[in-house]
Amino acid sequence: MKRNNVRAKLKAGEASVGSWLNLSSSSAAQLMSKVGFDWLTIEMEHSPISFETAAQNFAILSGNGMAPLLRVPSNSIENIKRALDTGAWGVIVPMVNSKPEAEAVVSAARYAPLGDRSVGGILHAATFDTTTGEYYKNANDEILVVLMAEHVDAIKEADAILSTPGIDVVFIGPNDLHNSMGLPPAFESEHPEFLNAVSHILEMAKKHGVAAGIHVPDAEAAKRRIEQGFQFVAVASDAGLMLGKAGEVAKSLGLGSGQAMAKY
Ligand code: 3PY
Ligand code: MG
Repeated sequence: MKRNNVRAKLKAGEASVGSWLNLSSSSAAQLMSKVGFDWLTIEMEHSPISFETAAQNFAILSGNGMAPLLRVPSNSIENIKRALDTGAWGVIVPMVNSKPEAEAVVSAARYAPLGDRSVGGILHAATFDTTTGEYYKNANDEILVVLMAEHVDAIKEADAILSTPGIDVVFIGPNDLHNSMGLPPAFESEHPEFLNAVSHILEMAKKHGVAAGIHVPDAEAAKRRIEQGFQFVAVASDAGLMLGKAGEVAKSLGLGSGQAMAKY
């Protein structure tokens, strides 16, 4: 059975850097898997991507030695089960704002005795290049469980949320977090409430032995966040990187404002 290199890196205290796949495109998945990132997250929360497209992309990514992760549309048993049973090596769950919500994620993502994940499917074993028997034995040690902290309620409840056994990463969604503070969505700001929230998540992650993660727009920001102690860092997305470069080229030819349409 293949090992989940991302979970292994995080458990070893190392930083792991990936990006997001927002385009419903197997060609984009194929090409992005050659770039050298540690992992790629297929976006189902804010995109038209279906489970069928996601499953095809899990096979492409894992076949290219890349850990396939999925951001589910919402925290539900159905979403987490279908993501993992169709071959994702980990789930990123948005808007986890309380301990019961965190417990629900772990229950759906981990087999007994850690959780209550239902047994079934074959594509999960296929992306790990193994048999279903081996997969069931080892999945709890290989599947990456990422909870998002992207609301003021999650910051308030962080101590309780992160005390839940079975969580690997707490991942800050800075845009939603700013939004929940009544501020314009942004990757970064100097607003004290945002800065305090980021420090609090880093502190709580350390206290509970969970890796901290955050979404950033570019390589410079990724380096700064790693320096600050973040281990699971997402840099932009396929769409964001494509449009950023395209906008720059067009602008240099006097053809546009250079403003990328995608934030990430
Ligand atoms: C946010 O910034 O809200 C995100 O969800 C980033 O992934
Ligand atoms: Mg968000």
